[in-house]
Amino acid sequence: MTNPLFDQLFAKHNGMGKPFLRLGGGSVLSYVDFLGLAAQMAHVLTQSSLKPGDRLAAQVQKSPEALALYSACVQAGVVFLPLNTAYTTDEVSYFIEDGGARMIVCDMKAEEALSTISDRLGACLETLNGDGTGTLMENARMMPDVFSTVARSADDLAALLYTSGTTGRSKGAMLSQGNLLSNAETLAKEWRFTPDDVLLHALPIFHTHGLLVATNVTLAAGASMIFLPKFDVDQLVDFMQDATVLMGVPTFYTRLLDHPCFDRKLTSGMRLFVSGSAPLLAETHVQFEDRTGHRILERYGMTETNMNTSNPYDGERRAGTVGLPLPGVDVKVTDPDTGATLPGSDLGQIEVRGPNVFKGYWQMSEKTSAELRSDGFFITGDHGKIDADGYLHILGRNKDLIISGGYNIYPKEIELVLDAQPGVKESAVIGVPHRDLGETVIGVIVAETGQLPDLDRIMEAVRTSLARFKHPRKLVVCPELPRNTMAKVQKNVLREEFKDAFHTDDAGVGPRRSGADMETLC
Ligand code: MCA
Ligand code: AMP
Repeated sequence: MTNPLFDQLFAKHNGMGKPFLRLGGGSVLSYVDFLGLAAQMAHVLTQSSLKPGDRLAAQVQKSPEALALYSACVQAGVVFLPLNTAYTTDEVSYFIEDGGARMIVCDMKAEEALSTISDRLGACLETLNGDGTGTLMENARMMPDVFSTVARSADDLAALLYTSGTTGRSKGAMLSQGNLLSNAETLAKEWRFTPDDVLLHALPIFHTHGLLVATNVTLAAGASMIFLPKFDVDQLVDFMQDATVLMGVPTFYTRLLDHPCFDRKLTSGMRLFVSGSAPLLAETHVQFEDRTGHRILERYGMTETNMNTSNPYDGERRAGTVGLPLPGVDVKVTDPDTGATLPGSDLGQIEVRGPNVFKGYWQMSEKTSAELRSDGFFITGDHGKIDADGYLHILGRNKDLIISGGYNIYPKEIELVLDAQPGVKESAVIGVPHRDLGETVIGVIVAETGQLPDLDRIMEAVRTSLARFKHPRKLVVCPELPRNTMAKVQKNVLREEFKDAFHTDDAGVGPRRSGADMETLC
């Protein structure tokens, strides 16, 4: 075997005229055509002097071409570094520079902004727009549609996925071919995927969930996908009767439940609904079963580990739990101070080990050794317990993290921007319950003595530096932040104080407003 990930996920479907991607407007891309397109792109990469192990950073809209770029990287042995399309130039520049990208692929609209960094790094810059146009495809079209796959081993890197850090600096999780392949094969088997499955794909493809779970599992099984550009509840309802599986974040399921046409009849051809990336409320689980007769299968993973646990396909899918360890994955709950495994169902920190667990953080050996033990266990930062039947319950986190609509937001990153604004003495950013997104962001600001911070200007600064989904939906000015005897800010006190800020019925439209609510509490 020369390139395990390419051979097992992609090459084995070559010569198959069967559909891989079903696209809007009724068009279909077969496996063979997809692989031809990817091969053409792989030629562009090698002719641009990219070598095995070089990084390619892509901030591109979801499209069949964007997915073919991932396949091209695997085939050419290039490490794929996908980036959220919502990231600002500031954010993207950090990832590109830290990851030392040798090629940047972006939408034409971002070309000028990113040319500064590509010039500085000596990286190639290609464009790829959401409709498949751009320089990458212009060059690819002139290339042969067969490419001689570059040899790689299971230990070689396939992807570098950035995940934010509690100190504010994002870390690149190094994922090997073996990490991705083992997880895709395990999940395809556990979730009983067959070549007849049709996955309704409405997730973004720049994160683990949409790319390394949904797409890789489909590929591992030789199944096909209805490939939607983004989540749109009406489209999901329109296509549901043509599909067999849906994977989504909890917001997908709460929005489906709000749709008047979503019922038992519409879902009668579906065999599986998978939820992850954020906690699924037990209440949603129950309502979903009442409405459709299906029990959602919840699973648990991380950027660093892909998937660790899953509720069983055949056994009991237990609401409020993330299920049992996947085959080959060890899960334990330990004492955060001593690292000792806790007995019974005691609450502690969750650690995981297995072929899915990453190789470490890109050029951050200290962070790697702090979180990845020498015996292979990774300290997840999540807290929970394992019940008497072996089901894992996630009950908290020892990392300061907000999960909004399945996107992770690290408060520190926002606090750094708020603290730097004129008139701001300090700030604390918290997540509060939100009906649609699970959690949403509130920024609490303390003014410098005698000053009144200009909240509009502060939001302008936030807009320039941070992706829209990270923006506080409410800014509040307080006289001081609550602190404990060690002078540490008590975010739990703030969370309690603001817990109902978005809990009214009309709060569901909160994230669609373009600004933040401004409020002064003095
Ligand atoms: C969009 N907006 C958001 C979010 N998404 N704000 C907060 N949180 C969000 N998640 C903002 C937009 O900037 C816009 O702002 C307004 O909300 C509406 O934008 P729109 O594009 O219409 O968004 P949407 O359709 O409402 O999107 C919500 C969504 C989407 C469908 C929940 O965020 C989504 O697809 N989430 C999936 C994320 C994901 O794949 N996570 C997996 C990470 P305005 O209009 O005001 O400018 S991988 C992972 O977590 C691990 C490994 C795992 O276990 O899977
Ligand atoms: P990330 O790796 O940044 O995408 O986020 C991983 C984190 O998302 C985990 O450490 C958990 O805190 C959270 N997470 C993922 N899946 C679930 C789930 N099913 N239930 C609760 N939290 C989850």
